[in-house]
Amino acid sequence: QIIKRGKSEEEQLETVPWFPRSIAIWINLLIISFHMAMNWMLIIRDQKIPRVKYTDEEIETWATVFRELVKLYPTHACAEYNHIFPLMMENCGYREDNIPQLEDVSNFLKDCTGFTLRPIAGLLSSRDFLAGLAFRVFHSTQYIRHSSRPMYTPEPDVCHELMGHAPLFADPSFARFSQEIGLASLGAPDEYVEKLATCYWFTVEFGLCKQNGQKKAFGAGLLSSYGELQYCLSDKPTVHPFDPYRTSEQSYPVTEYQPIYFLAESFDDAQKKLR
Ligand code: HBI
Ligand code: FE
Repeated sequence: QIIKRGKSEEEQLETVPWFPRSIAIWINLLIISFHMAMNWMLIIRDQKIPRVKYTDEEIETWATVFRELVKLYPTHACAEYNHIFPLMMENCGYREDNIPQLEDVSNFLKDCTGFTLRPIAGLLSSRDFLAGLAFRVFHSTQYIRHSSRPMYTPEPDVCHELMGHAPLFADPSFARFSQEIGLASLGAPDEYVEKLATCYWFTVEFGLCKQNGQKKAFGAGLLSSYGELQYCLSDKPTVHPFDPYRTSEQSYPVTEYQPIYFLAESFDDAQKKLR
């Protein structure tokens, strides 16, 4: 700009009559957009989930879990899971010989439903954990169980998160249901958070759903456990219909197979009932 003191704005602009005002405005907008894009890029860059280089021993543990579970999915997992799982093999590096990176999985989920992963070092309180779901954020561990017991883990690990949880967050209906639990927890008193955590347990972790008159598994604790995935669809456990009033009161063991499961009609129906 050429600024001449003591002249009005119009007179100043007249000093460069060959330069149309509209072009000046467009150039300004371009410069501002460029700055905003650069700032945004810096923010995004800083928020990438660190990539982990897993050891051969860790990859071997993942391989054992992966190999066994994929055998059961076609017959035991719900249709939504079986639809999404091959897409994750194509897009996020789900393979027997590769532990997918949280960053890649998170980006894939973000494109599907807006869900993202956030790395976490261990268990969170129910309140914090559920609050994440309200914002379509799933807190996920990044470490893997010990190689001495590949088919068992007392706490969530990357096998549980990525084989059990992650695929269904790409399903719009399941994503809505999960967010619904999260939203209900915001600002709720402790005893309600406890009830919501129990509903979470019997759905997102250990839920069964009805599909074409058959029971299928959608809970992550089932989809990541070779033993319990077979057990839950056998005639050994008791199965009740999912009903938040009753389900939220049900006590449960945490270190053995569930004696009781709850059966949802669909994710949409479960969301409606929960609401
Ligand atoms: N924390 N990191 C982590 N991962 C979980 O799966 C998890 C949690 N805290 C609580 C929880 N799950 C649920 O069992 C409910 O209490 C919400
Ligand atoms: Fe879990």
